[in-house]
Amino acid sequence: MDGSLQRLKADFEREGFVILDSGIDESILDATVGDLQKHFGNDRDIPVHVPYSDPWRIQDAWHINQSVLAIATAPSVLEVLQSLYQKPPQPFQTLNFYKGTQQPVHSDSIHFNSEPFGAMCGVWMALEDIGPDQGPLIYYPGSHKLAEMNYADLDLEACEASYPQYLEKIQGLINEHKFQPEYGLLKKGQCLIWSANILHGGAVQHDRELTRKSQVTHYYLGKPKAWRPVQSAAGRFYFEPEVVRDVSGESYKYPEAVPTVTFVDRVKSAIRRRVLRLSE
Ligand SMILES: O=C(O)CCC(=O)C(=O)O
Repeated sequence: MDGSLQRLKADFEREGFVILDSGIDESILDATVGDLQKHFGNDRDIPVHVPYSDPWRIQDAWHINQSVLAIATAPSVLEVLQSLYQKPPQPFQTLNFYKGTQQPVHSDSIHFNSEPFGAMCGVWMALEDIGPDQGPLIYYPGSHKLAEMNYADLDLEACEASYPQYLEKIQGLINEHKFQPEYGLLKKGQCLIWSANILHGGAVQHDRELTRKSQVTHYYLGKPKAWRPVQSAAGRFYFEPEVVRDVSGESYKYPEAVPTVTFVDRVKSAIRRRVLRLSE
């Protein structure tokens, strides 16, 4: 195996995340922001044909937007995921954000679990430069090594009403294990890949006037059995994820002018970031 890839995989396995330059054409990032702009805000044009939206979040905008689809299926990102997991990635949910989510710290496996455990990941794509006041992603390196924790493992009933207690218990684990937070201060076009079990959320947005434009895509790797812990009080609730695909009738043409950021370049950039972080 190539040495750079070996290091990237080692980083991912040790820390539970990696940060990379996605190599996605800036025109795609800008089109995503521009196209979705009208669907954000309190007087927004509420998007139809998406499963959920609120003023600052649109779920599965790939149904209505080719640039969201292009980010979720960017060959450069799929290639890295394939290399990290040695399994084909299947994007199954997108979330577009205009402001920070301030979402409490959780593991994605409490929302979308898999058999085998861990065959899921998230990719957080910066659609603009992200600073500390914009409510960046917060994550806890190393926390992905905690055991699989479903509601029953935490002595909780598997239902929505237990979620606040789940969050409290997660906070207790962070304190107990002394996990230290890091923040996704990414440059536009960089992405952070997180593994299913890493604890993460949205940091406080100190300045609510600012934007925090980003896209998260969730992927299953290979074809695991997907299940939802929150609906599993009477046994595991399995579901068929809806794989992100072109529903426009015309297949999406990724721009030919995509700058050729090679996989090795992206790995080098990830390693550089890690070295910088260690020397801080
Ligand atoms: O972007 C954020 O603030 C948090 C996103 C997140 O936690 C998720 O998509 O699972």
